[in-house]
Amino acid sequence: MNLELIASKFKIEGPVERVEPMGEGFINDTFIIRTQGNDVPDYLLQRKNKRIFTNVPAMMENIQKVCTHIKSKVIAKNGDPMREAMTIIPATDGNLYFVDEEGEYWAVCVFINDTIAYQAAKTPELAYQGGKGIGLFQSMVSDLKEPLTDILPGFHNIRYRFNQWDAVLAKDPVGRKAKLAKEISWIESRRDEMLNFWKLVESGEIPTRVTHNDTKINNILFDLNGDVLCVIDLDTVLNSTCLNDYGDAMRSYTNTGQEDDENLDAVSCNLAIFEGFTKGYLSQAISFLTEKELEYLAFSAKYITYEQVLRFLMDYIDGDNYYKIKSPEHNYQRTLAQYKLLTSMEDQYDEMCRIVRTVAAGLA
Ligand code: GN1
Ligand code: MG
Repeated sequence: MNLELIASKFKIEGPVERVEPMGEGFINDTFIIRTQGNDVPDYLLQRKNKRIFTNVPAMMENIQKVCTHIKSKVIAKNGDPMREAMTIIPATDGNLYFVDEEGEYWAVCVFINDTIAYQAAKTPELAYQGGKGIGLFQSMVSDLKEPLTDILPGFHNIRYRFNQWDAVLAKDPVGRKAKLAKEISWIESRRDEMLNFWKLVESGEIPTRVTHNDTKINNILFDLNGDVLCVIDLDTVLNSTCLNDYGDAMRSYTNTGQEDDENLDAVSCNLAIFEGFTKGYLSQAISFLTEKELEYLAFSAKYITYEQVLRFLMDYIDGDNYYKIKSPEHNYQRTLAQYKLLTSMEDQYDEMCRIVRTVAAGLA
């Protein structure tokens, strides 16, 4: 695979100096295209995982609609549309992607300079900024009229995940099920609780909106002053509930350990970070969230963390086909660490609910 050749298939400015690997995504492969000269940007080049994203053209259309909409909002408030929004660079044939000889899909966007992406939220102030960023993102896309294609059906839909789960367990393709009775019971014992929440989304009592769906802290760019610039990694922009964005953020921000921490004692949910994020998020989102959404905000942290336990364990039982792994037991390790986080949230759930109520009351 010749990365320079692939880069040349896109409408980038300036001669390419080199293309080098970047980041450690679980799904796509990411590279940076370094261009010569200071007056042209560098670019991010991604090979999209076509096993997971089975309709890359529709995904790129979704991303483009969201970026265009956000840019118009940024321009309207005199912001900088090249820094406060992502810029997709089309291929020379006008498509938003390029397909190479091996049938792999590639896409390019502008690399925003002088930014910081964090792997963990160390302070409530940083969490506040992240919360504000997600709230702002949701509020900017709340009036996006153009429909998005559902490129990942059932992504944060636990009923859909249970269907996958039941099928994988029935198949047990690599014979791992027998030694996992305890871990499987973690999932089963909470099945009804999680489905009862999802029924509110299915009935429309909790509304569906344009959402990001992968709000881990490293998917937000901060400027060098620590202020939030924009939300990145828009592969999963979909129509879903806002609660999934809040919950997924809480899963990553509040974790005092790593997502796959081997030391389970290091993993817990930090309520000061929870409060910081909630304050930032609600400073933007209080204007559009319904009573029902507010009522379930704290629950969504448990919901998404539970879903992540299920997804990691399911991938392990399935023989590690979805997430990239660094060791044979990696998905198992991730399962244990995320489960520890879930139980920490469960232990502190009353306090989480109280924080949400207090923050919301303070903004009313
Ligand atoms: C994946 O691509 P990345 O690493 O940002 C996954 C998320 C998971 C996350 C777990 C499309 O996100 O849903 O929460 O890993 N994305 C997809 O860290 O499945
Ligand atoms: Mg990401």
